[in-house]
Parts: sequence; structure tokens; C-alpha cells
Amino acid sequence: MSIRMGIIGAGFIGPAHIDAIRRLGFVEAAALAGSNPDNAKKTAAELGIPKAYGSYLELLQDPDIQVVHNCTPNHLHYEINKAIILSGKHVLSEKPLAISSRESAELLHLAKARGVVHAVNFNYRQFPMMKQLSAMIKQDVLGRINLIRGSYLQDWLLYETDYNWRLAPEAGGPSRAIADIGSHWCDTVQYVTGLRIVEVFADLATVMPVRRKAKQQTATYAHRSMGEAEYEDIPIRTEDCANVLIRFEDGTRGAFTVSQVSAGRKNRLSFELSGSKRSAYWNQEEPQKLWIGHREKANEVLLADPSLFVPEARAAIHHPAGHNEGWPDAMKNMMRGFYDFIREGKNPLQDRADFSTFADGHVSMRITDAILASHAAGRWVRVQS
Ligand code: SOE
Repeated sequence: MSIRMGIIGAGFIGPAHIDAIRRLGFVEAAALAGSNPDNAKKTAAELGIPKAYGSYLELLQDPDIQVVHNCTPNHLHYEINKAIILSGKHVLSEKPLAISSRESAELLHLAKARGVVHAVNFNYRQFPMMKQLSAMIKQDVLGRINLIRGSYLQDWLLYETDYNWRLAPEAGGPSRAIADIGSHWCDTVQYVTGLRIVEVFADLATVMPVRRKAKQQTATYAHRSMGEAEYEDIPIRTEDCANVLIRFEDGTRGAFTVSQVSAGRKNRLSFELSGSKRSAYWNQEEPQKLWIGHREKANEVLLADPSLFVPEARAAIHHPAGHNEGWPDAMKNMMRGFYDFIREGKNPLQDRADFSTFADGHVSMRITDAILASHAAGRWVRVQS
């Protein structure tokens, strides 16, 4: 018997959710809700989804649907996640979980009170190499971690004619680069090291204070060149890039940079851990490689290989060594963890989840809030626990 899911919103990320759940074999994409009936019908037909609803409230009334994925723009996450929880259906939300940690605290509380299974899509921790690295750290292979540094760099917002709903605080929220991609960096690093970020000192920058928005809507990652359309000037109030100093709960120091204006860097989430015995470096654009740094001998590169991995990491890898896996496979792992939890009837209040839950989504919102407050005040700010 398959689990039937419904999806709300189908921009860039919605189809990736559908693709990943279909690869599980026991989840059916049964319904889609859009902002109006015509669009919903068209998109549902393109994605091969049988039912289409012109509003998410109609989808939530469908008794056949057990799980709902919220793939809408950020400003709708809170309202829709709340409605999903109140409908009694399980919920998988895109990140950020909400626009502020006040909202995410309420969502976490509600999800717990209603006993629904909840997840937020921090998919980068789902790479097999991240599970391998996490196990290596637990086995003390790197020794004590002294320094954690890295970056998440993209270039899809490099030009002044690059525009998307994520740039407007009304749709994307008060933070852009930090909430959109810095949140992934923090989740991945905290997952791998097992260390919480407790304090931040941030410097945010909007390098392009005015952008030229094409009069037609522009999709995430769409490329447009000047002269192709009519434009209007839009003042920009969200950050294109940021540098953040961080302190972890055990006193470990770190720093990360985020940028959506770094030419040539497409989706480069990377970090380096400097341990007392060894270092390790990973870059999402080449996810099958882990660089291991030594002082007394030649450095090594570990290539993803199920036969060399610990069981938790082996379970996340779907093909033999050399048949490289990537982003869609990490998405599949995210979905598999979430749907196995539901299929096995696990209790979200008691059973441990290896996928990111609303608790992780809330932690992430607390970090974003602290980063914004630090930038505004020009000083260290503690992340509220
Ligand atoms: C755009 O910056 C984006 O699609 C993010 O919204 C995703 O969360 C990230 O995985 C890739 O980049």
C-alpha cells in the first residue's frame, strides 16, 4: 500500500521533490495545489500528477492525502505549514521553516502537540560522504576539531538583471543569502561535527543596491541578458553576501562566507575541518571526494566507495564505486528517511530521526535571527537556545 502525498508549489524545487519520492517506489504523488486552478492543472499534467487544486486549502481537505510537501516561497511557509499540521497530515517543508524564529518556535510546538511527522529539507547532510565524515569524527579519526571554516558560493544572482522573488523581503524574508544557503551550510556542519553554533559575529553586504527586474517573472537560476526584455529598477534590501565568525558550543572557532554573486561558483557548499590529527575538506560540487590532510605523510583523497564506508554511509549510497552520485541522490535519501519514518509508524516525539526535522528548522531560524541581530548591532550575538 503506497503513501499518498500532495505538493503545494512547483517552482524549481517542487519537481525535485516529486522526482525523489518517485524513486522510493512506495510513495505516490497524488495531488498538486497551485495559486489558481488553471496553473495547477497545467503543472500537474506536466508532472504526471492526477489531481490538481487551485488552492492549498482544498488540497488539505482531500482525505486521500497523508503527507504534504510545502514548496512555496518563503513568506508562505509559516501559514501553510501551520495549516498542514492542523489538518493532521504529515509535513515536509522547504527551508527556511519560517521567516522568524518566533514563527518557527510556534510551528515546532504545534507539530509536536499534534503528533505529526515533520521535516525540513536540509538535504546536504544526506550525502553519503557526510555520513562517512560524521562517523570518522565520532571515531576520533580527525582528533579534536580546532577550526571549522568554509563557504557556500553561487553565481546565479551575479548580474544586475538577475532577479527572483528571493530578493524581495516580502517574499523571501528579511535575510536572503544567509537564510537561503547559509542555513544549509550551518545545518551540514552541525550535523557532521555534532557541534551546535552558539554565538555569531556577522557582516552582511548588498553589493548591488539596485537591480533591474524584467517585467516578466524570472525563475530561480534563469539567465537573462540585457536588452532581452523591459526592466524596472528595484532597490535591494537583502544581502548578496556575508561573512560570519562563529563559536561552537565546545569553544571551537569557525567562520563561513556566503555569496550569490561569485562568478563560476554554481552551488559550492564546502568546508574544511582542522583537527588535531588530520584535516578534512569537502565540496558539494564534487561530492564523491573527501580530501584528508596529514602533516607527516602525503595527503589523501577518499573516493566514495560503499566497500570502504561505515554501514550508515553505505546505506546512503545507491551504486557501486565510480558510478558517481550527486544532488538528486541526496534528495532521495532525505525523502527516504522521512517516508521510512512514516511507513514504520515511528513516533516523532520519541524516535530519533536522521533527517532534519522542524527542530532543526527552528535551530536554523535562531541562527539566522542572531546573524541579522549581530550585523545590525556590530557585535557578537548569542544564538538563543
Ligand atoms: C537557490 O539559491 C537554491 O536553490 C536554494 O534555495 C536551495 O536551497 C539550494 O539547495 C540551492 O540553491
